[in-house]
Amino acid sequence: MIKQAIPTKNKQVIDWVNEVAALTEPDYVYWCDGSEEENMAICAKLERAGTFIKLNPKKRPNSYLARSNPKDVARVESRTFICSQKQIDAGPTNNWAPPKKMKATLKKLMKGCMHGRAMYVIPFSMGPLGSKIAQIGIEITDSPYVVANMRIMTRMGKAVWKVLGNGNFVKCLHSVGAPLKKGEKDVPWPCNPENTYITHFPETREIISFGSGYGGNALLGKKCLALRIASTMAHEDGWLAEHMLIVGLENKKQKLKAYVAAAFPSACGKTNMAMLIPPKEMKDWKVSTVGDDIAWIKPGQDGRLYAINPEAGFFGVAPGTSVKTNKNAMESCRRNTIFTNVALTDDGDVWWEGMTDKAPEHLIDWQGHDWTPRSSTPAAHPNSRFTAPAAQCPTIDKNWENPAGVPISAFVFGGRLASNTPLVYQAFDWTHGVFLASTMGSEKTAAAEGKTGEIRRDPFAMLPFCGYNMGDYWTHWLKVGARLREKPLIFRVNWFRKDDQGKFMWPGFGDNMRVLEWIVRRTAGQVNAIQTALGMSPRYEDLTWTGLKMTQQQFQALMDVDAQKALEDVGAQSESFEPLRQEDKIPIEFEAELVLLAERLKRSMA
Ligand code: SAT
Ligand code: MN
Repeated sequence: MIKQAIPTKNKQVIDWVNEVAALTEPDYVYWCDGSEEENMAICAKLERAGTFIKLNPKKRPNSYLARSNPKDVARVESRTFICSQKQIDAGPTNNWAPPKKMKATLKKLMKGCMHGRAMYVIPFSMGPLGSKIAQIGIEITDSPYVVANMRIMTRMGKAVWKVLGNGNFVKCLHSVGAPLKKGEKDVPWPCNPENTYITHFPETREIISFGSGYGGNALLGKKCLALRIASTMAHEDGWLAEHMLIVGLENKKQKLKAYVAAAFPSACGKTNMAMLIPPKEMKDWKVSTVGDDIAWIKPGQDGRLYAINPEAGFFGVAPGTSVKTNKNAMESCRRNTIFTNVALTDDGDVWWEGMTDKAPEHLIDWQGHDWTPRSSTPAAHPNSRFTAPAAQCPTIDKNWENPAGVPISAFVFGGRLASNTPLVYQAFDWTHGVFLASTMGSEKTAAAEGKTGEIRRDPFAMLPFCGYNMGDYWTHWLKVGARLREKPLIFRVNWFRKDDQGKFMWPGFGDNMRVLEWIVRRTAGQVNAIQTALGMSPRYEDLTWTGLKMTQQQFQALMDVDAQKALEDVGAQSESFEPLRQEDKIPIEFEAELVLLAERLKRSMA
C-alpha cells in the first residue's frame, strides 16, 4: 500500500474515484503523476508479473515486449457500444444499448472486479496540455500495462490537475475484468474475453471498458475518447474528429507547401504515409509528420480548416514495417518503446514478418513458443504493435504540438481495394467529395476481429469510430464545408489495386509521393486534370515518373474503371444507404450524387 496525498481538489474527480473504488474493491488506489520514477516502478512491476520482458538495452534501450492472451489481440467491434438515450442517435452502424440498462450490466460485472489489484488514476490530456482545443480525460484502470502505454500515447501526469482545476473531464473507466482471489497467482495478461464490453455514453461523456487489455479497447484516450466521444463533441461544436493521419508536404524549389489529412481504415498504411520517404528522384520533396492516426480539425478565423494530432505517440502495426518500407517508423521505435505481440530474438531484440527479407533462424513467437522459419504460423501476430513516442520520429513536423494546428489543403480518402478503383481521382467539389468518402470500401484487416480480406463499406474510415448517427455525421461534414471560405480539395486514392495474377499494380510506400505531388499541385492550381465519370483524374504526363518503370499502358490500367461494374456498385452504394434512408438520415445531396454518378457512367458507356 502506497500512502499518497490526493493531488486534486476537483470534487467530481474525488467523488468518482471513491465511487469506483467502492464498487470495484481494489487493494489500493494509486494516483499517477507521470514521473520517470513512477514509470520505472510500473515497468519493474510489469516485469515481475511476467507481462513485460525487458529487451536487450544495447539493442533496444528502455524497451519492453508484452505478449497478450491469444483471445485478446485486437479491437472487438461486436462488443463495442454507443449508449445514447435514443437508439437513432447511435444509428444503424453502431451497436446500441440503453444507457441505464448497460450501466446496470456493467455494475454487476464490476462489483469487486479489481480484487487483488491496484486501481490507477491516470490524468491525461488529448492535445497539447492547456491548449484551447485539448480535452482532458481521466482513466481509472487496474492494468499497469495501460498506465505504461498511456504515458507514451497521451500527455499524462500531474500537470493535468492544474489545467483541469475544477473543470469537466471525460470519465474513462477500464478494468481487465479479472479479479484475483486471496492468494491467487496472477497471469501475465489478465483479461476476460467472454465478458468484454467497450461502452460509450456520449451524452454524459463517459467511457466504460471491461474485459480487454489490448490497444484501442483499453487505452481509452485513443479510439474511445479522441474519436467516438470527440466526434459527438465535434458534432455539437462545429468541428471534426477524424480517423486521419496529418502530413506536411513541401517542395521549396516548386514553392509548394501543403498539409494533407488522409483517412484509411486501420492497418492500411496510415503510419507509412505519415512518414513517407520520397523516391530519391523526388528528393526536393520534404515530408513531415504531424500525426499517424487521429486528427481534430477546426475552422479557423480565416475560414480555413486547421488540424491537430491529439495523441503523443504512435500505436503502429509492426508487421510489414522495415527499413525499406518505413525507416522513420523503425527509427521511432528504436528506444523507449513497448512492443506487443511481436517475436523475441535470441539476442533480446524484436522481430516481425517483413522486418528483414530473411527471418532469423530461431525466435520466440508472440505466444512464447519456439519458432523457426519452417514454422507454419507467423512469429508476430498480424495486429502486433509498437507504442512509441511521436517525438522520436525523425520527420516529426516542427508544428506538431502547435495548439493552433496546421492548415489543411486537401483530404485524401483511401481503402484497400483489389479491383475497379483508380489509383487517384479528385472530387468535383466538396459535396461530391463527402459523398465519395461516405461510400468508401475496404478489405478487412487484422486490426479488428473477424475474417480478413472481406470487403466492407467503411465510410470515412470511421465505421467503428463514429460516436453518433452516421447520416448526421455526413450532414455535419456538408455543413462544416458550407461555412468554410477556403475548402480543402477532396481526393480518393487506392494503393492496393491488383492485376489478374493477384499482384499489386502499384509499388506504394515512397512512390505514393508521385500521387501526392499531383494532389499538392492541384491544391496550388498548378496542374490540370481531366474529367471522367468518377471525378477529375491526372493524365500520365501529369505525374513524375523518373526512377519508376511505369508505362502509359500500365498507368491506364491503374486508372481504368469498368463502367458496367461501377454502375452495379452505384446500386450497391445506394443499397448500403438503405438503413439510414429508413431513418431519413441520408443527406438529399447524396441521393442526387447517386443519380449523377449513374448517369455519367451510363453516358460513358454509350
Ligand atoms: O484501435 S487500435 O488502437 O487498437 C488500432 C486501430 O484499430 O487502429
Ligand atoms: Mn486507427
